[in-house]
Amino acid sequence: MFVDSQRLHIAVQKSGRLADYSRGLLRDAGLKIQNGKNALTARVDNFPIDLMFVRDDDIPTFVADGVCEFGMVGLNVLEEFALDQPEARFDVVAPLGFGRCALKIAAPEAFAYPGPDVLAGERIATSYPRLLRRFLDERGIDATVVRMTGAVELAPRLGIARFVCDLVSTGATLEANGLAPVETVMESEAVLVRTRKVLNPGKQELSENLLRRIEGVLATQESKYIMLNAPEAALGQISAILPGAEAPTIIPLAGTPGHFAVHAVCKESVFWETLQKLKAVGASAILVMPIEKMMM
Ligand code: PRT
Ligand code: ZN
Repeated sequence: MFVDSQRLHIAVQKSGRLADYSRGLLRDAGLKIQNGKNALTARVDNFPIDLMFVRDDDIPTFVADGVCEFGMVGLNVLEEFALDQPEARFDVVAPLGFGRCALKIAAPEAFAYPGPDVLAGERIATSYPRLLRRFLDERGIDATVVRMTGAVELAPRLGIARFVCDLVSTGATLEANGLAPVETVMESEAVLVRTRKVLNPGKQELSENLLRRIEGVLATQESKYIMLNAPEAALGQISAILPGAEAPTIIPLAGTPGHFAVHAVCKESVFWETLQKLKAVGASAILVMPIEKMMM
């Protein structure tokens, strides 16, 4: 693959569960991505950045080798790759909040599972042999890991293995195959990963700019802007209740001495319970608003 040394390259999944979220996040970060769903690459109009559309399994290699400076990939795929590498050649920069799932060992529903020791001497089918092997080794369990590239949940029915170890999100696939989860090997979500290869100064500056923007998008997803009115006596309690707020702005209300408007950015979820607590200590006219952009 020809790679232009002056441009930054981001590897994202071409199609699949992470593809739309990955592109969406980059768009939210202000990257104007040229269209063309079937292309292998897309140029970004407003930055010297190219996107590379690849299979998720190839993303760790591309980033480790420095072919792509950044990638967005499931932590499960990344760690499975890393366990086969003599040294880390990439860093996980940020969890991205999508593609959440867990790698779980599952047993036939009718099996009364007493604990992991029962796996000794058994066969377990998986597409994540290294992660499963690490889990078993950490517990001193000697089991046979049977590697499959897909349709792992069919293994017990086909007589290939008694147990499976596969990704689970809703659990519907396991259930449809008469299986039930018994152990969690790892929790996973999509992560932003960056090569350890040293970048030239231009690319380094661009990559820092890109990171700040992505962090800004991730921060705004949870954050809310809160405005409320309150008597002076309640200000201390209100500041303590506001979730993840730093130094709220407090402004006197014209015409009502002793009353103030409080404005704050809350960096954690704001629930109805939070609003009820604020009201209970004296707040009124409480407004919660989404934040469109944020740069700290
Ligand atoms: O073509 P390419 O190789 O790029 O894609 P792929 O088919 O290998 O991957 P894809 O798109 O299926 O998944 C990409 C990533 O999404 C995974 O590596 C995980 O990080 C994440 N992810 C999140 C999942 C799931 N949830 C998930 N449920 N990946 C797979 N599944 C499968 C699972 O293997 C099982 O077959 O969905 C089924 C279980 O789902 P539930 O909802 O029935 O529990
Ligand atoms: Zn894949």
